Amino acid sequence: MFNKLCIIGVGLIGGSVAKAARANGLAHHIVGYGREQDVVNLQTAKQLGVIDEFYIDDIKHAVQNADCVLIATPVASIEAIFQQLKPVWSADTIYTDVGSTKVSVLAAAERVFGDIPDNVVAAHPIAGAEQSGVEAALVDLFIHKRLIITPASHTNAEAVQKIKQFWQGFGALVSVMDAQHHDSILAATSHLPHILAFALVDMLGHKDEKTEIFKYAAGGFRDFTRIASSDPTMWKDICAANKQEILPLIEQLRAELAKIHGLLANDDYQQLFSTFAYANSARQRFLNQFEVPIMSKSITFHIQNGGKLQGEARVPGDKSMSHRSIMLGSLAEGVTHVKGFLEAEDALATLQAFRDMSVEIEDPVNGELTIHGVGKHGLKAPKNDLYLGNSGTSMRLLSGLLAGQPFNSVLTGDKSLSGRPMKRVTEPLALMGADIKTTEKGTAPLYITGKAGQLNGIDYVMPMASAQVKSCLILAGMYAQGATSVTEPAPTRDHTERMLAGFSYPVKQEGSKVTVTADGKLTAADIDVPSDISSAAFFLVGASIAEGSDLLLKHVGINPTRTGVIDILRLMGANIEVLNEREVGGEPVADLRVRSSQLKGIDIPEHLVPLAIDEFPVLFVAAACAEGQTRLSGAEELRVKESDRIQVMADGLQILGVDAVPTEDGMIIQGGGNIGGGTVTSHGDHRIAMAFSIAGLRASAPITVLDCANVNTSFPEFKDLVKRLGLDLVCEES
Ligand code: SPQ
Repeated sequence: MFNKLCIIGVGLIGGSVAKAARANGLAHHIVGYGREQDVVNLQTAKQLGVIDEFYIDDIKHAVQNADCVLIATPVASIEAIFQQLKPVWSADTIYTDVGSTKVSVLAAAERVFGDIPDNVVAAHPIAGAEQSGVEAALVDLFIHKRLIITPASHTNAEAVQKIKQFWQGFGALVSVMDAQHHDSILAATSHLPHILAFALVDMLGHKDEKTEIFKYAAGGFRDFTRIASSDPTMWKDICAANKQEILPLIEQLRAELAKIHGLLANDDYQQLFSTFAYANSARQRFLNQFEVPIMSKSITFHIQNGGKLQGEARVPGDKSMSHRSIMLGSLAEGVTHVKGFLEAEDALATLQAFRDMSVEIEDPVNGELTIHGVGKHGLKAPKNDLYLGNSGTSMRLLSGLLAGQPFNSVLTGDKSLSGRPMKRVTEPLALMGADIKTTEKGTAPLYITGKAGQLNGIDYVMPMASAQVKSCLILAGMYAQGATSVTEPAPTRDHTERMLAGFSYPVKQEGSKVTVTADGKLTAADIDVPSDISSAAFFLVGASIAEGSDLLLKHVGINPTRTGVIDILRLMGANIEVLNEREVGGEPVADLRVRSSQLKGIDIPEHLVPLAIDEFPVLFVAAACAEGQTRLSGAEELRVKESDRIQVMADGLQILGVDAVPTEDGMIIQGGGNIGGGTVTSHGDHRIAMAFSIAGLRASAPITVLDCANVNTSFPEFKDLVKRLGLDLVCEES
């Protein structure tokens, strides 16, 4: 694959890369490079056949005509290596590295070159050993090990692809993410454990000099301290390079130790046991993932620019209603059949949580499932933590429901969900008497102590327009003494209220105030979930902006608390017809016909914001294609979704050459210009990934969207459907 591979620093990692590349036919000629002090190591590498030749202090000849230069030196030296490479830099060469911290490597490139060159592909194999030197190099060191690539926003997509294939060629499991995300993960799972091992051995080593305690240390001590045998210079450098991420973790660890100290000092063995038991199950979760043969996949969308959308489609079921169908169907008495259920990761996380609480749920197959309701008081304590993946709706609604149960529970989620604000639900729940612990930042995991019979109703005026907060409090109110009322500052989706009514549970609606009490029961009722207007939105925008488009979207939910996207697009001049309006299971439904038209920029009325809250990523794409300026304000909630949807969209649009300026609570987009091609990242946010894919319809060059696996949380069929309707999208899994 590479004719000439030059490895700078042929130690354990560099040597292992060389051996694996040779064994797998991925490099014809392998050259080593080092300084005077590396001569013995390089001679050994050549004698062992790890490299074909080497150069000492002659970087010009070492890298000449190399199609790939791999820097395998400690992170602290990478800036100096870039300095040496600068005079002999070639646009035809890919430069990559294996450094353990990535923000520092990219910053070093920026300092040396003024900007990160687009042929620098930063990477990090998560593999290693305590030994060093080329003699310790292993041909199979990277098999089934993670390799993380952290491209900058403008890194050449072809170069990223080549480095990906190179590592995959010898068995590594490649993921792509941004450098800061990489550094925060590694700080927690690698750097902090090393610091801990070094610190413990440092402390005990001094004791041992006086009292010989090591003589009696056994396997546990050996296992725990294994990583303190790692190279101290290398680890000093790694800690220095990633100190921004490491220091807050040390503070957290300090607090954890103080907690344990307090529990012991106060003879609180129950809590001590809980802490140890939680850690034990968390470690089991860590071990379990190794039993899964294929680790979670990294998905990239490659979109060929141009095309138009034509034909007829039914997008999958509404996500919000699918969650609620499982929740309320489980609490009902009797059997509930659901049609149109969204079989995507978020709604399936809710389904699994109820199975974990002993509700029998059959299937789903083709969107149909059967729930054997256990009644309002029939849920059973889950044996393990309830893992809710990426789903904010699952976590926030469940926190209200579980606050009043006769058992304790723990709610966890993925990285994105674990960063989202939960105080918006835990604070009003606390006013009701709930006991929910969060992290100091007010984020998950949520530790819920069930307070059956002890919650009290409240009259709560929500500070933000949020259907999740409203629904959470309604669910808690169903277990509270007295009435629970929630007043919203602006209308938000009302699926919980409608569905409760469908299950014959009394709900009182007076203007913007909704009230429930514990008096009532849910009676099973069949549910027909319509198509999700949030998923249809990608096609409403796509067909509007791509000339010659004509699309019919069937059976779409048009609940007035969700149709802001239609109103906004119509204000922009879109040609959308609402046909065949009808009511299905208490929810209004219609077919939507959309044809292309020239859009114009507008000031988006603030009252429409909560009614289109999830559609703004793709509405920003519409604004980029519209004539004139579009201005959004009053949408600060977008900053706390699966990603910061204001910043992430503005960054991506700017990469594509669009004049998009983020503001605190919205964005200003000058439309009408060209949407260019390029590589953007979705930051793991499904709606961002799909929005940038749709932008391809009007782009002047291909668009690559990184980190698209989470499209599976709401719309797994997106890539196939959009292809069938006319967008040339290739999905690459690795
Ligand atoms: O479930 P999650 O992750 O919060 O999903 C999102 C989405 O884009 O799919 C938000 F990021 O939708 C929310 C929506 O934004 C779903 C929802 C609901 O079902 O009640 C309500 C909205 O959130 P909020 O915070 O405004 O209440």
